[in-house]
Amino acid sequence: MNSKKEVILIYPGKHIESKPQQGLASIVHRYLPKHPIRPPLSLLPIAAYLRQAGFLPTIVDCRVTEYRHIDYSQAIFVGISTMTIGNMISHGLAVAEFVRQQSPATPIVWGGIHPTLTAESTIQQDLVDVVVRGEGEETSVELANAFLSKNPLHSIKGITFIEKGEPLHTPDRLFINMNDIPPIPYDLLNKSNYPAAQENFIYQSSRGCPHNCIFCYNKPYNRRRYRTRSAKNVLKDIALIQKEFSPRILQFFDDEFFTNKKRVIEICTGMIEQKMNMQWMAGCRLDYIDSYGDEFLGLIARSGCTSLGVGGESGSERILSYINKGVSLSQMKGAVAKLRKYDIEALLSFVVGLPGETWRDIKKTLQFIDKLKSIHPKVIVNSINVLVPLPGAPIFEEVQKLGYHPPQTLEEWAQFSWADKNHTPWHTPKYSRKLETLYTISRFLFIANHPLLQRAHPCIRFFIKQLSALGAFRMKRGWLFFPIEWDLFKLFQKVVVDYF
Ligand code: B12
Ligand code: SF4
Repeated sequence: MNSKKEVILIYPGKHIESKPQQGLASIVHRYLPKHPIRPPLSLLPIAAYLRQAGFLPTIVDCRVTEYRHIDYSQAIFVGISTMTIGNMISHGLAVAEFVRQQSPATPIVWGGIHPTLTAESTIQQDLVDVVVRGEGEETSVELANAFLSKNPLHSIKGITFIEKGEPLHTPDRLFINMNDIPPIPYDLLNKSNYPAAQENFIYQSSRGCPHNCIFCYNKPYNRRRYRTRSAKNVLKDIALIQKEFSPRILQFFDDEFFTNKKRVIEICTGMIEQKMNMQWMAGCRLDYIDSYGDEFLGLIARSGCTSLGVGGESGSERILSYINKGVSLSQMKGAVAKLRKYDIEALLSFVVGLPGETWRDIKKTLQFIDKLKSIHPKVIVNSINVLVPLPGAPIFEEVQKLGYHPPQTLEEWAQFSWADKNHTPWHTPKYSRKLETLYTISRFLFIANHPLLQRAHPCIRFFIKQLSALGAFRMKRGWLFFPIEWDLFKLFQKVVVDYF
């Protein structure tokens, strides 16, 4: 056997230091606070498995490390993680190209949500040697062993590669038992690169969700199977995070943290008994919250829960039923009232632009947001998103019959823009433009109140305050025509190079 041991795992993304060097953008950048870069969550458990199997994993987080300074020639393979949007694919391709030039013999393996859900097309790209579908922990170890001993890949479950010019998909792999994940090797990260981790730290305690909303990736990706780490292990993980990073807030980045209520009770009780003294936030469905009694809500509040991210989605019953949310307007109002009682913030997101939706539905949503805010002053709208159909979501197939033409190749997905393009061709351009304005205003209002911006230069804060007041007024009235100030803002935002 070969003595190579290293596996290099790449988290693509624009380097924080790649700020504009000249012009207006460079001046504005000087007065904006630094990006809150979060640790590369998708790669840490893979690194834990590799290390446990005797390999030497290295994590290259391109947002904080210069990938061109790394020697890839000694790696057993280079793994690249990517979601569908947010520039990860284009940056991933740039890294892969660099690796291929520097070390043509090093295999390049792609994993993550996007390669999993588009394995057939992703594998066609020359810079992709293997696609890992689904969870990457066990597969990465088996791949490292196979590459090292030059064994064929056919017996490795959950991968796609090219054989005789055609994609070959090996059978799906069973989900791992999350309790088998070894302690997360945070020592692989240079902590000074993640100063925001002391404020807010992200952590995943479960995977999957049993529900089936039509815009969500969960059904094909997690096959509606909910898997958890036990409360005992979660408490151990939190203790490790406290030791390593001492965050003020712990953010559970699960698909659905609350699906197993008994586990949540055990976690919260443990946090209180062990005097963890830390705020925490998570995602929860509004129908779940509405069904909870005082004892449970009191417990989560006492254990430090200060904010819950919830999908409000729409203020129109018709749309709620179309998207298969399984939550009613009265449940949402009931939930928000309960959160008020326990002083827990409700961080809501909505979605607009669905097929069959009319402006009447949007108005209902805007009025409903006002109603929720009148029930609970800590109702915060995270965003009113315009639907962007992504691979895997049940709606993805349906909207293609309505004129939606998604990218077909990895290179095309690399060019796919989240906000700049109209992704709702079933609506008129005028309607879609109003949706875009609605999204921009909602995001702006959210960011304007973000604590991070309180640290920006006073001139920037003044500008934000004026635009916020105008945006709030427009949104309240539903006046989304002639959004000249928002067009100017978007232009400005482009200059500042997608800071937000
Ligand atoms: C954490 C998270 C973020 C964080 C990422 C922080 C970080 N540094 O990790 C932040 C807040 C930045 C974020 C932003 C966005 N996110 Co996000 N996010 C998530 C979330 C909640 C968890 C993802 C995660 O890390 N899970 C834990 C890991 C362990 O699981 P995993 O990613 O599935 O990885 C496993 C496998 O995929 C595989 N794998 C992954 N990478 C690799 C690499 C190799 C080499 C191998 C072998 C295997 C492999 O193995 C891993 C372990 O089993 C998911 C929802 C969810 N619960 O999964 C949404 C989710 C991934 N995000 C999503 C979206 C849309 C976004 C944004 C575009 C939102 C926006 N409008 O801006 C941005 C884009 C970010 C960007 N990079 O540009 C969508 C992605 C949809 C899609 N088809 O890609 C999701 C699924 C939410 C949803 N329900 O729609 N997000
Ligand atoms: S949107 Fe939320 S509730 Fe719906 S399927 Fe996805 S994770 Fe589950």
